[in-house]
Amino acid sequence: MKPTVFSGVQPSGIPTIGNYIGAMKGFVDLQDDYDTTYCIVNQHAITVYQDPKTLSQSTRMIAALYVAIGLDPNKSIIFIQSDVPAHAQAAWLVLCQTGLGELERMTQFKDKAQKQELVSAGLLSYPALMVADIVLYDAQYIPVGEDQKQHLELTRNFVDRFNNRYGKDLLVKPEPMIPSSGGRILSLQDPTSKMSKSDVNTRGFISMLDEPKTIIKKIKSAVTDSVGEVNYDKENQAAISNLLDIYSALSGRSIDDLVNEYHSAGYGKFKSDVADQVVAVLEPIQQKYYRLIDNQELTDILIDGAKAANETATRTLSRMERAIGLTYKPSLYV
Ligand code: AQP
Repeated sequence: MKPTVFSGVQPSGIPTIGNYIGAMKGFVDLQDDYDTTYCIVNQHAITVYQDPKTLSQSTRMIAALYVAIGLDPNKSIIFIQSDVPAHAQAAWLVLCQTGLGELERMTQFKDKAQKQELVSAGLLSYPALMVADIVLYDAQYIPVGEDQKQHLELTRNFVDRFNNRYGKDLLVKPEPMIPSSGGRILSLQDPTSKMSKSDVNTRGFISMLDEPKTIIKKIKSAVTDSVGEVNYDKENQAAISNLLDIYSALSGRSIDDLVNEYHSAGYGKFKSDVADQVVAVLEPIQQKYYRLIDNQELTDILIDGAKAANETATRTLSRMERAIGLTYKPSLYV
């Protein structure tokens, strides 16, 4: 049996090259040697307000992007979270075994709460839903960006607690898979914060569907520094190091190799080549995306994915419910 992998992306906007480099690119690399399940986590997205029509469109867009980057429905299960009710059901079981303090300590909660007028209980509880997503598929490995490390730690603690309380080896304890470089791509306008698809400053991110001329413009206007030399120095040259991370992840060339070539080339030439590399990777993905987005083939993939995911998830949910005692003997009622 192949080792199991699970991951997802929130339809809280169009994925950025941060989402792609940190997580999605890795999804594709794993599908031959692992038993892979990839979800569009739309129930996570509603922890902050989403315009209903946009949310529904973004959900389908992410599904199309999954296939466009190379996920093969014959190798990977691709589905939408709200099509599998076991996720929300299992999240309740997780919440009842998770400390309020644990959730309040989550950095992402604190960051996102600051930006909201209404801080929903869902925003606080979101990691419990993520725990549920993972344990339902007995996932051993979770390809994610660095920002999800803390949520993965919460998942591992939950599994220990659940297995200690209810029975050894009931749930599988997952390991994060974080890329060695590119696990945290930074905003092009503010290299102290990560690139995010919901950033109000659209110049801070490159969306996977940005047109080539927009990509070139955004990279040309990315903030840099006054050093004037291309070095990989995250502390003193965070913006340039970020562009190096992007270039390296998308070209497969090492950081050292790139620094050697561009050290004294000037920021203009360096940025122009980074932009060409981003365009070269995104253009073929975009072509495939536009062929798929309105196609019945995509709907069929999601229907088949939901069926397969429901089978596995419902089985694990029953295992959890039985362990907890959420079962009854019909004889007690007669
Ligand atoms: N900047 C990033 N660099 C590397 N990886 C990243 N990821 C997110 N941002 C970066 C990884 O992408 C996957 C999907 O993320 P998500 O959609 O589940 O939510 P997120 O982490 O909250 O991503 P965003 O883009 O910042 O969304 P919003 O703006 O809605 O909050 C995850 O594996 C994540 O680590």
